[in-house]
Amino acid sequence: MKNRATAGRCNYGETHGTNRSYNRIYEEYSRMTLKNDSNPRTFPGLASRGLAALLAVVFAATFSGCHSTPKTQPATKTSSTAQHPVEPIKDTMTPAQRDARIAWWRQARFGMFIHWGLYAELAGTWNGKRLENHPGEWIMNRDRIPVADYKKLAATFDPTKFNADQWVAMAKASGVKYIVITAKHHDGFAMFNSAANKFNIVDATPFKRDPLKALAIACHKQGIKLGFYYSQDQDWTAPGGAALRGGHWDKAQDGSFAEYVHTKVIPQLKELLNNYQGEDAPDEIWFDTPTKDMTPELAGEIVAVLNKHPNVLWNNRLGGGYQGDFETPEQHIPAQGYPGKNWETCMTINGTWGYKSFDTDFKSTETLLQNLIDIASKGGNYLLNVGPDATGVIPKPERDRMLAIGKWLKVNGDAIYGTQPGPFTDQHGAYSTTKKDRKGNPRWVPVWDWRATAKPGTVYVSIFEWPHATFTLPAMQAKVTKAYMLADTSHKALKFSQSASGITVKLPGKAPDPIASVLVLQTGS
Ligand code: FHN
Repeated sequence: MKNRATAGRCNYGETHGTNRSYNRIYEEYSRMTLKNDSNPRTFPGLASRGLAALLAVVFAATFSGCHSTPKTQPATKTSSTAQHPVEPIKDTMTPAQRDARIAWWRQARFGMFIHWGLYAELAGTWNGKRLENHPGEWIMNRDRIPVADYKKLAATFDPTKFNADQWVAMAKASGVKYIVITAKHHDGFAMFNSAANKFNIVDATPFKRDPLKALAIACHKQGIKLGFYYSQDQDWTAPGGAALRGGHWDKAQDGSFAEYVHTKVIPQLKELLNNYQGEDAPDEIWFDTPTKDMTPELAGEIVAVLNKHPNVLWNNRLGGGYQGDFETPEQHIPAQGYPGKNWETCMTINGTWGYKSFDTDFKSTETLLQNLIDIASKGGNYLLNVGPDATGVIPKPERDRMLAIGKWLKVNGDAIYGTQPGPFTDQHGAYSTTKKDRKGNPRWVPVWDWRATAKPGTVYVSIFEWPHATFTLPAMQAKVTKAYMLADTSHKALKFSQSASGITVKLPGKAPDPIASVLVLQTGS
């Protein structure tokens, strides 16, 4: 039995070090929509190492802020209790219409997140000091950079090596079916042409081009769906925009949140939703970090705008009690998925979303690929992040890992795309009878031997630990009619036996793939 705590980084709640406290922030958002989530999603390993208390202190310190009472707090309202002044379009649809609307996303299973903005220019260093323990895109907030100083970065932002066709070709070769890029992150800088606010890449930089337009064209050409991330709540350069982790630090940030929503958020969302229609974009809007400032009424005004684009999906982070189309666990994989829900784990390849020149702590291809397979086996999507630098280049270690996943998917994609969880319930692990998590609940102990996905008439078993002889699976109801390795293009039948206690397959002596070899079981039904 493989223990990934020793084989690589475990991503069941135990996330990359630099993002631990950010994960705690995200948990606050998760509670808005996932009231009954009993999955042990936080730091099981750390608790056992006696660090839970320390993290609690770090969390309390970062949340309470060192300068003033935070202006904003994470929202706590749940969707079931929230008033919905404007009904999302999907709630007016029949189940069949709703399924059709999100079908492409459910089929996709693998997407590429891109965090790219002015912060890439700082690459994690401000005034000669490295930003440790925080992701690069948070540098303005963590270093309390004055608004005027931060805005000056635009004057030298000139990503001359940006090539949308190359980015999308790389994404495609990596096997991703959709891209989500930061149109505006918490720093308030628009990476698109915006008439609504001049702090944007076309008006404020020597680059003068709209990379989102170029990406929309390239995605359209290459058959990749495109989503825009938009920080609707936090905005550290617009008066009135929210600032988590200590509130505002510059008078230039003071103002009315409602006015900010009316003068910047809604006009820019309209731009994002309308200006790329020729390229059939966007396919989704990815909101982030809602606070209690986003009242049901303000969120409702945003929903009214979204409703004019009924096919555009949006996630569960708008705020105001809105549930959105899909859940967004961050930096971890829920132990048993969220059965019956659409969900997507977003995750960094190293420890940062936005580029940091000195973060070289990249997860292994093995970990990333097994994460993808694990997520698919639980019915979710994997949105894996890359952070291009200020010249417009996606760092090579990130490209290499993405492409390695793509190489595997080229052979084994049938086991991922368009699949549902497999028929076996006990493949992912079990709750410990002796160990507790930090809340005192039984700790989830994952097992990394194999994962199963399924399509009608076929079960795919991705084997991580090659048994070198016979391989035994638990019992399943459907009758297996043929077994073969997906990597074997001749589909040569493997010997197997099936009984009430399980299925035993005689595997080839050598694993077709060093990370995950897919056994296909065809079934009568
Ligand atoms: O604060 C952001 C963070 O910078 C990053 O964008 C992630 C991606 O999901 N979302 C927020 C934290 O939850």
